[in-house]
Amino acid sequence: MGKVALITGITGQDGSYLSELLLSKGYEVHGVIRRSSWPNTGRIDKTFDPESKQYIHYGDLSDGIDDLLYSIQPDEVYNLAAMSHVKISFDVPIYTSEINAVGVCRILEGIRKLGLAKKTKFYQASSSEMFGITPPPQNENSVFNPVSPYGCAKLYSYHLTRSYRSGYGLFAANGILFNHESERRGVNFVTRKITRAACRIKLGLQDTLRLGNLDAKRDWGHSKDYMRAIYMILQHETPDDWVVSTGETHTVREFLESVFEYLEIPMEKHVIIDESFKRPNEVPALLGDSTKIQTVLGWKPEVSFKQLVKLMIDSDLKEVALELLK
Ligand code: NDP
Ligand code: GDR
Repeated sequence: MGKVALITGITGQDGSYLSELLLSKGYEVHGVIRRSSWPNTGRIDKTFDPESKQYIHYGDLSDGIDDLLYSIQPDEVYNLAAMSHVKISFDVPIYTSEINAVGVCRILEGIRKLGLAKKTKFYQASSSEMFGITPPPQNENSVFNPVSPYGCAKLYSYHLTRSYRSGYGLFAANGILFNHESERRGVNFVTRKITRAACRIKLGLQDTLRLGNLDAKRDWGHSKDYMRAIYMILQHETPDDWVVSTGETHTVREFLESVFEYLEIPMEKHVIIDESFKRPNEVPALLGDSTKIQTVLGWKPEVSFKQLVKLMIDSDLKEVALELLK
């Protein structure tokens, strides 16, 4: 019989790619979606068909998912749900802690109390944001120095995951993922904000693009590659903590220049620096050293920075062209 997985955050960028990956491997996939006033299943709609083994259930990390854990008895839980926007975490720090920190405690406690500790493997979506102002390169042994409510809440969950592993013998693993993007990236993260706006400018639907700090450096990979990594993390014989990154870093300015260059539009005419997009604290430079996962699990990123930029632009050009037809 195939394995059963439960994904929180299945409607997000990563959750949708992970669901596709697990379905392709014969898994029965259960996803937690939260109630919203407008459909939020756009990224997973195409994986619903009469043959598909993808099932969705209402739930929220503020409420806990014990009933689902009990009825599904999953072999693997991937906890991808989060208030995932770093800048917005400064606006809603208590909610961010409630979901990204206490929410994770609810799931781990659920697994423990329901007696699933021997059966259910747990994956926690930890983040390079936990390194904060620690200078690059960052790996599993680097000091954590988070400077945002998001990063602080993720660090709590990272440690809690380790503590359930050592204390209760749970197969509980952390992936410390550096920034990863895709054609499905949320539109208010900087890469997608840039590719989408540049395509709209190219096709005459928009004139200006307002951005904050262009000097920050990020290690950007593709979400599909990173979902392959987290699957491998849960298949390894022992639970552990793993940095997942490309080992290449670029400034936001470089990403911006690559996009405008590809589309052959002058950047100076359209880009405005807007202080309101800057953060109270910035993480200046991220560059991951993923030697461990590359040597122990044999994982490697396949999509380069240049390919990522191209994939995102080509997809946005199509999407914006459809907007023009409306
Ligand atoms: P997204 O923002 O695209 O997806 C977040 C998901 O969490 C969505 O499905 C969202 O639902 C869901 N969610 C939010 N709040 C709740 C809640 N209270 N209860 C239940 N579900 C909720 O993020 P990504 O896919 O990019 O990231 C996935 C995970 O990985 C997150 O935990 C993120 O913090 C972490 N991460 C991401 C990195 C990246 O670069 N992408 C890097 C490192 C870590 P809805 O669709 O309804 O909003
Ligand atoms: P980040 O991603 O904060 O690294 O978190 P984001 O794309 O939001 O910002 C990257 C860098 O770009 C700068 N920036 C802007 N950012 C946004 N969103 N909007 C702007 O207009 C803008 N202008 C400049 C930011 O200051 C920052 O330096 C992402 C999320 O996916 C987290 O969930 C994840 O944990 C980390 O990556 C790793």
